[in-house]
Amino acid sequence: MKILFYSKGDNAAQWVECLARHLPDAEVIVWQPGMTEVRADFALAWAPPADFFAGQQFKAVFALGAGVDALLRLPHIADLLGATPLIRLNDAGMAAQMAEYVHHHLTHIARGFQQFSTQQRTATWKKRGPIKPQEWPVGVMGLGDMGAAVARALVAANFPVAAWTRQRRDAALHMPGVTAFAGSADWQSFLRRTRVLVCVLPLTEDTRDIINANALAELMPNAVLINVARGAHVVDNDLITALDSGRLIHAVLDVFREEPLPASHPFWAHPNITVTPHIAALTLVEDSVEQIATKIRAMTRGEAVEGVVDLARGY
Ligand code: OXD
Repeated sequence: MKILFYSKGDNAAQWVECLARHLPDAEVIVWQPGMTEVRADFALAWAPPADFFAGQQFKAVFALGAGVDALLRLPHIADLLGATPLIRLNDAGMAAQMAEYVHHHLTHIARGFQQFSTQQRTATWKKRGPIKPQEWPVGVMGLGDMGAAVARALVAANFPVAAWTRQRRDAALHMPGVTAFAGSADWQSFLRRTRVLVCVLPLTEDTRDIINANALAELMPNAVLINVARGAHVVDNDLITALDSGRLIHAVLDVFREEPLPASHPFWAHPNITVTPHIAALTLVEDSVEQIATKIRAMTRGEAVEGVVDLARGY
């Protein structure tokens, strides 16, 4: 079996070593530009160029991440894939990281840790009252593996949690402690009961720019935004206006329209924005390869696997 591998900006050697352990019969070829005649059975790829698909007839393409928007933006991707399934990672160790990231930042803001850092610089000893989770209703946008893990962690920490999904989902209706909202009919009521908006949605044409001035205006006073999905969910200028007007007290952003975030971007210097470099949930090589190897074996036996992307839906 031949596997063609490409992961933009990643250390291929680590993946190749791990694949050799999990799939000892496979020959793993690291793709290089101009390589068109490999004829591999499976592809493992993160942010590949369109040329990666030239001359190939893969049995499946595995995306090395949870979000597949970059892959789906490649010109003529539907033609390049043809009937080949595109399969994304399900969780693979990312959901726990995502939950930890969101819980950490929410606690940091709610308990005023930023203020304590400022106080330390002037040797100021000044306490704040205890945190009341009920004053921080959280609204999680998206309830896939990541969104569900975030919602569960915050329910366990006693925050009032609601989830909004584009379509009504059984998963949302049956999550203990989570109030389910769905579709455009529920959008406004979801926002109105939310103080901490957490975006974990896939990026599609329907969700691009969804966090705009109108949406931010509906949130509870002193609102917070935590975006761990994609930068293009947020309209940058609308966010800055909402922060400057005091509508929002803070935004925690892990993802940006352009990455790396350009040094001149106003987000870097904004006093009420926390920037992290797309690290909320990192792809874990061992967990990902183990999951992909299990799926390859299942597919080889003719079995169905989880995570097949619906190209029309975009996730
Ligand atoms: C992903 C990501 O989609 O890292 O997995 O953003």
